[in-house]
Amino acid sequence: MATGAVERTLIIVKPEGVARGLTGEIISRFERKGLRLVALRMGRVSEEVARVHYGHHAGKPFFPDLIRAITAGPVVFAVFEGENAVRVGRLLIGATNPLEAAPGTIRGDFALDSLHNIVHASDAPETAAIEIERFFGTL
Ligand code: 3AN
Repeated sequence: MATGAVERTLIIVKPEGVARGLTGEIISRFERKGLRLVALRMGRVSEEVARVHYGHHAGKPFFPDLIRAITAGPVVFAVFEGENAVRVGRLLIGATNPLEAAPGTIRGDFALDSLHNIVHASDAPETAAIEIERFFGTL
């Protein structure tokens, strides 16, 4: 029985996640949870796109480091679909600050600091739609 709206969420395995060989582990966690992989590609986040994607942090002291970190190397973009996919995705990744992310979450298990927290997941269905369009165009 359906218990929530079917949603889509955008996941990015950040450069440090790809470099550390964690792509498969991260994608696998979303699949094992029951979400359906509907799009996947490797690519890069340009500085121009990074400034838009992280626009809500513009002006903050860590903004230049944040832009540097997300543009530092190849990333993997994925779209997952399922009931409450956005909320489920946020649960799987854990808190922004890995020091507050529970063990068992991706950030809780694999990250030590906020700037290198391994993975991005959309924070609302509306944001997800914008982010999916940004990195995949029309799906
Ligand atoms: P989330 O990725 O959990 O949705 P946002 O959207 O607030 O968190 O932040 C986007 C990214 O900015 C985070 N993934 C993290 O890499 C970085 N970030 C957020 N807050 C901080 C902070 N206080 N210090 C360093 N980096 C931060």
